[in-house]
Formats: sequence, C-alpha cells, structure tokens
Amino acid sequence: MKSIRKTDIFDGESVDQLAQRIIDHLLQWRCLDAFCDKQILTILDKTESTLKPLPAMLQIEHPVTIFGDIHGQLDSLIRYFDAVGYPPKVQFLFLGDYVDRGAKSLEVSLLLFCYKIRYPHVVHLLRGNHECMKMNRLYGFHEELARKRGTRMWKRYQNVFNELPLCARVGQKILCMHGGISQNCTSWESFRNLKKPNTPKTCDEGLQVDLMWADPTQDKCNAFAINQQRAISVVFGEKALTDFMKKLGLSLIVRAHEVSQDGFNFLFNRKIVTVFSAPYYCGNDTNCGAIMHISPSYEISFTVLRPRMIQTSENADVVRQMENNYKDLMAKSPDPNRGRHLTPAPIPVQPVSIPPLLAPVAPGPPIQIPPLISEMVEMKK
Ligand SMILES: [Mn+2]
Repeated sequence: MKSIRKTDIFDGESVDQLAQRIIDHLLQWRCLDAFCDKQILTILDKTESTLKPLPAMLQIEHPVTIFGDIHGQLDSLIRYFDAVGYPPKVQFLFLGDYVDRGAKSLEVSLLLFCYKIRYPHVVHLLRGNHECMKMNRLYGFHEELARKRGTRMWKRYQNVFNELPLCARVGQKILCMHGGISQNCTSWESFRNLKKPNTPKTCDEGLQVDLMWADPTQDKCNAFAINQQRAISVVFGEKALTDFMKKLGLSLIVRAHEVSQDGFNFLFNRKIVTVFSAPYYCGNDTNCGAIMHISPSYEISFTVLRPRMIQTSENADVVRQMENNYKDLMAKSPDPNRGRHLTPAPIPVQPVSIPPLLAPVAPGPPIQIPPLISEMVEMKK
C-alpha cells in the first residue's frame, strides 16, 4: 500500500502561494531550510513553464531598473530591493549570472524565480554565461547544491536555465544582454530567428555565445577579435560597436559580465555601459556594486552599493583601498546622503545622462521585428 508522504503536507497550496511564502521566508531568514526539495522542484517546474513561451529577445518598456551580475550574493540583492523597492513596485530586468562564486546561489536564484512566477510581466530574467552547465558545474553552484540539496536538483536547474531569454530591448533604442554584441548579427531579423540554446554545444556557438560572453575592448581593435582572456567568444572595439548600433538604430547597449570598480562603467562616448551588481566580489575585491535606472523620460541613474566590510588587522590595506575608491567615486558624483554601507536611493550619479536619450525617443524609422513587439505588448496587458 502506498504511504502518504509527509513532505506533501503543503500540497493544498497553489504554486503562487508557495512562491510568495518562499519570498517572505527568504527576505526574513535568508535561507530555505523550511522548504523541502519537492517544493523547490515545484518552483523550478513553474519557472520553466513560465519562461518557455518567451522569445530569445524580450521587448520591454521603460521605466525599468537593471541588475548586472549577482553571483549568489543574496544580502546585496536584498539591500538593493530595500533601497529602490521590491517587485512589483518597480519593473526589473536582470542580466544574468545569478549563480556561482557567492555562497547563496540557490537562495538568489529561487528568490528571483519566485518573483518571476508571482510577477511575470514585471520581473525579467536573462541568461548569463554562468547559467550554462559547463560554468556552474565548476564555479560553485554544483558544489553548493550537492551540499544543500543533492545533484539531482542541479540537473533540474539546467532545464530552467535553458529557457532564459538572451537579450532584451528597452523601447526602441536600448539593447541589453549579459555579455555583448556579435558579428553574427546583421539585423533585427537575426534576433527574431534566435533560438534559446538548450545544449552545452549550442550555448557555445552563433549569436548566443557572444550575447552571453563578449566584452568591449579599448585595445586597438576596431572590429571583432578573439576574446583571448576568456578563451571563448569575441572582444569588440568602438567601430564594431558603432556599426552594430547604427545598423539596428540603437542609442545605448547595457551589459554586465565584467567587474567594475564603481559598479558601472561607460565606454566609447557612452554608447555602452557595464553594470555589475555584486559589491566586494568574491570577497577579495574592493569593487562597489550598482544597478541602473532608466526613468520614464529616459534619464539614466544608478544606485551604488558599497562593499560591506569590517576592518581587521589582516584586511586593513584592502579597507583603506576601498575607502579611497569610494572617495574617488563621491568626488566624481557628490552625494549628500552618503552612508557607511549604502548610498540611499534614488542615487543620481549626476550628471549621468546620455544626451541622445534625454529627449523622449522619437518613433524613428521602423525596426523590423513586428511579430515580437505585438507579442510582447499583448503579454503586458
Ligand atoms: Mn558573466
């Protein structure tokens, strides 16, 4: 005779209710100890089915707040929410790299997945290069899950990651992705034809590998070149970027993927910005983290999170270096509300405004992806 499993005691609740309970629990206790594997797998299933119908390129509208890499830093993620508001009060776009490196990849990813389930039209999740099996097998997530839940769950996670979109267009003029641009992209048609890769091999080829992996370079590289540092994908110089943006009618590229001392970093006359949201990355760097806001009038601003560090005799040098970095940052953008750990929101890093974007974007020439747009407009209703 089949016995009743004790773990089914929560079966009476809907996935939505379960997701909300996990959110509340994570925000309060920062852990998932109260939830069994079956409940977490239920969330993974629901996340997968929520993501599955989404195209590889999302179309979203501003205002929106954009996160770069989080890498398992749950406390940092919650500190940003504390500063700028929680979903669904604010629309969020996450550029990937939720897992690996930090200690709480399971908790970070589950919190974001639960928000995606609860508010699918307000929380948008893209795929970073660490949401690929060959990365998160090696850089922490697999080990974390093996310790906390078992490797079966790690395998289930890959199915969810396979359904994450690869890029998002904000309005008509801003394109966002984890890594960078690609020489394999010649028109919006390329994006429309793009399929979400669902094997390690297809993650590593075509337009998708560059969206997840490419980096801008200030070296003498006017076009695309092999990305030697990462041994995968490409680096691209200013000319490659300018050509790409011109072809697609873009004003700004927003990407993550590289640590930035101030949490954000503009390049090439503010045509591209790197947003990195994990302060004190890996515990051995002195970087700030930042998230980026695009206002209703296309003004760009940032909320900057300072690394939280307690000075000891061992790390005195690092702390001093950090203090100096922070002073430099504040000298560039004085902030009357400066705090020890957090510059409160909204933190206009003034003037960080991109002239072409300040005026509301004119309709401009038509961009050739009508099916995607209408699809997404309907979904927003
Ligand atoms: Mn990355």
